[in-house]
Amino acid sequence: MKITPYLKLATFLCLTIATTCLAQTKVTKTTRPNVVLIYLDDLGYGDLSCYGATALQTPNIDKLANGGILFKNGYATSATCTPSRYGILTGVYPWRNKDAKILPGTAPLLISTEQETIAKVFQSKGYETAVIGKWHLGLGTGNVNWNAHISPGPNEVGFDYSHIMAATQDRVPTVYIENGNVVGLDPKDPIEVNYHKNFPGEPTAIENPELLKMKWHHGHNNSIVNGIPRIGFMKGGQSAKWSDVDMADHFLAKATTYVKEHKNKPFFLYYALQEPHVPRTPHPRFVGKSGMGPRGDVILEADWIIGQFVASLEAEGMLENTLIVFSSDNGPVLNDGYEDDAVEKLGNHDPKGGLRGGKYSLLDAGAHVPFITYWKGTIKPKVSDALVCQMDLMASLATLIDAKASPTDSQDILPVFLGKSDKGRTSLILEANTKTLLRKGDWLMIPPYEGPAVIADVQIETGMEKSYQLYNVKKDRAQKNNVAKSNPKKLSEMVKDFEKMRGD
Ligand code: NG6
Ligand code: CA
Repeated sequence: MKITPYLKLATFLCLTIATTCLAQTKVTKTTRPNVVLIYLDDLGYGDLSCYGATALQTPNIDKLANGGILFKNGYATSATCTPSRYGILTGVYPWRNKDAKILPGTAPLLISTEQETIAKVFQSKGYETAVIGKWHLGLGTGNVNWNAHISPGPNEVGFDYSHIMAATQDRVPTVYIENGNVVGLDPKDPIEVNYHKNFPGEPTAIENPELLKMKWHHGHNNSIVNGIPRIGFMKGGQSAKWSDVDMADHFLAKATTYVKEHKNKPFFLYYALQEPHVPRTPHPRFVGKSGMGPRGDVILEADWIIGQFVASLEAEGMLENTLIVFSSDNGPVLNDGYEDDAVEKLGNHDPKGGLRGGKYSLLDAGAHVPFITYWKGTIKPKVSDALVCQMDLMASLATLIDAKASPTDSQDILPVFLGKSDKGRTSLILEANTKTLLRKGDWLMIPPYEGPAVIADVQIETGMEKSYQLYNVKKDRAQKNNVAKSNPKKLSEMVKDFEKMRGD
């Protein structure tokens, strides 16, 4: 065929149009992906089969890990819930906020409505934002009236939609709150909550043990809801009370509906599951499935739930346009206040995955958690040794969607989260019960602290010692050898960096 100038022009135009279209698809794909943050509660580094568990099989989470990036050095900011959630949502070290401690259900909102949040960053680029699940960052300004609109809350710090439990599954009020309103509340049966004293005539775990279906071990002996003793006293709200065994399904239904309704709008969804925090209340279809008692059963439940959630993204054709981040708010605990066989039926499962300590601890299992990023077709599967913190998601995801985040402690390490680099953070301050330590490179330094070596009730080492501790966690994952004395040079370097970073 003879190539005429017309044909040349036509070919040129076709090619140009095709390239532009391709480029546009790429831009749309890389700048407007949905982002889902799946956040578990008290799941340990060793609780998943992709992180080496053999006694528990978690195929659905494994699928994310095997098809995405499994981080071996992924951290929450803290060894407990509220501070970690503060860190992940604000990009600010929780130890900078003196109120960032485990909060009662009546605590005021911990995040200032003026503060930057990850949700606001997404909003700034036209994303719809939602939180479904556990909140535990306080609500209102103190003295919440649970029978009126509750504000400020998640909706005032960047979430367009919220469907939450106020605090934890073991704390009152045991009701769901949607966009600031208690769901299913009968105005004739108003809710009252008090963390100091009971309401006259209301049963408590101490006075009415005959009403209990689950026994408390420490704490958790105030009001009884669904036969489960809780922290705090609550009166009224009968029609609004949640069903514990249906909680996982309940949040899943909300999350999948949200996905379906946002098929054509980019969204950021913070999906905060309650498992495996206490009280562990698997739906009957998971009871006995792990052979490890309720703690194992609810981990299997969470895995199934996540499988269903991911399947719903796939069914809507959204999996390739959704970045999924999976992690946990703090390390594991067995007996966290109820007699639920977590210790007795553990067998040889190690929720810490060979690390030392656990929830509440300065030792590595406190904040060193499972951390996975998954984006079908965009992230190439791998295992990464990079040091990453949940707090870094804010700055990194801002870059992903071409937004500006105001400077915080959050570091932009997007290439690491997308698997294009292994250069994570160089250092990170970690926190447990308002006490802090430094991880830098392969080293962990814990300054001297006064306090018990072990929290007796939960049988977890605190990591508090009267003198400095220094560990090389690459060579010594289990923190068996404190080399502070034998390596004074490294110790002094770490102490200097720590003091500088803390601003002490
Ligand atoms: C503790 C509770 C524990 C758990 C924890 C919060 C007692 C004795 N213990 O005070 O059961 O609720 O708070 O866990 O009450 S977290 O994962 O939300 O930080
Ligand atoms: Ca937690």
